[in-house]
Amino acid sequence: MELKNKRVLVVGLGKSGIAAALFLRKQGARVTVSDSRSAVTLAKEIPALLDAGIMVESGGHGLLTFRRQDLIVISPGVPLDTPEVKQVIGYGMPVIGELELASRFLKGRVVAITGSNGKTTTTTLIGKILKDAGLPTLVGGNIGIPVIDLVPESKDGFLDVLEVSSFQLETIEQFHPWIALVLNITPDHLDRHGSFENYAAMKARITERQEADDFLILNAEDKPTQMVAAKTRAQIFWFSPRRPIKQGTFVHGESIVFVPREGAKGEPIMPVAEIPLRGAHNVENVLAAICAARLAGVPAEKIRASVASFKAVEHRLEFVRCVQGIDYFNDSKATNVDAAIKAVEAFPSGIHLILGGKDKDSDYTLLAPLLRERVKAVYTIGSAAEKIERALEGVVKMVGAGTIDVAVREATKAAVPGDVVLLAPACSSFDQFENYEHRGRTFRQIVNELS
Ligand code: UMA
Repeated sequence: MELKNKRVLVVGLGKSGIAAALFLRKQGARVTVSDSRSAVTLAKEIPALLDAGIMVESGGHGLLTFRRQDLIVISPGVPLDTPEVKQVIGYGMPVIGELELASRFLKGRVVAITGSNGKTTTTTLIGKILKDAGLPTLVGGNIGIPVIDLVPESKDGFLDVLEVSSFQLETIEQFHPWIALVLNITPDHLDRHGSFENYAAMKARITERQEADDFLILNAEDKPTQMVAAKTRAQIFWFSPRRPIKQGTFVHGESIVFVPREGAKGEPIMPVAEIPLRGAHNVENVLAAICAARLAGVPAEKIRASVASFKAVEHRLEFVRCVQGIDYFNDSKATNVDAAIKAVEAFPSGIHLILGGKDKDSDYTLLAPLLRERVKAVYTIGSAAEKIERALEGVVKMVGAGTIDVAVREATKAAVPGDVVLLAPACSSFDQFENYEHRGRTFRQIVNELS
């Protein structure tokens, strides 16, 4: 892709946008960035961009700025129906995302992981297994490292392990993973995608460019994920914690088994008991990661050692501390209802659950049966609090805590030894925090200060 002297507009000045703008500039493009935030808010970011010879438009998007371009690169958080973006798409102007831009320059083979939940854990685990096996591996994407930042390091023979979101998949064109994984598809980001069908269709795009010598790994227990099978030309591998699989990974008795092709003998990989992560959902993540690692050629014994020494990723059902017999867990990454359900399912009873944040048009009544069974009280925080309280009225004791520190304090007062205080908010964090990491760190700090 020739970028020299091309006029390129980057929309959004977050992690993706900054990385894309600097990359494009290095390629000799004439780069402008446009962000809806004010220059004052962007005071930290702007000087480095100006120094690099990049023009900056802040405090809103100007239609004229958008019209004067050869190419537009948008950040994942910028919806395609943003009026200026919509208009230029209407004029036939090329609009791609940072993932698409990066994938045109990556030299390694791509292993791409999507799904509503478990993406980061699975991406991190696959990265670890491949690196432990000595394969040259890079890890990035939605996990927090813009894919474009991997380009300078990505060489022939490398494996580029990428966590990809529905937002990023919305703007792909030629993105072509060698191994693609769809872990699960449950309602999330409905405020952005409009309907579950649209959201699921975005996830399915991960396989759009795959061919017969590529691999697609799918969850045999998740109906919407199964539908992706009909949309691929790749070889399909399944994973299941419940039933034998003809080609893929599954749990057989106490052991995880990999079947390389239909009719072949299953190859034992490791005992399920050696998985060092809590929760049934993590067994699925491990099955998916093992399948990808075997397809990438890592032998069983190396996979076993690597998985057994894996540590839970920060903010994903992360054990923080035990104070006077009460365990505190940080699952700030449970940013949707399904993720919160999976977090609650990881504990049999005695749960004090902190729920709330910014709503994403979610249906919180789905939590009701599990709350009745396992949760002692719910502590609501953030702008979704009222909606959650209405949805779960009469199901379980509700405490309107408002903020995370009040929630931790109230839960600590009510809990007895053996109980669990769990932050699994089922919402995004943007009403009270910069992002889910900030929310998780805040929770951890409050818990660490408990005496
Ligand atoms: N902005 C505009 N106009 C708009 C909307 C936003 O100018 O109409 C600006 C904002 O003012 C802000 C910038 O865009 O300055 C933010 O861009 P962004 O939201 O794309 O955020 P980045 O910092 O670039 O981070 C993105 C991903 N964010 C989202 O998808 C929302 C990060 O995923 C990702 O780690 C990063 O790129 C690197 O790839 C985060 C996320 O929440 C973790 N992802 C969602 C999820 O996991 O559920 C999809």
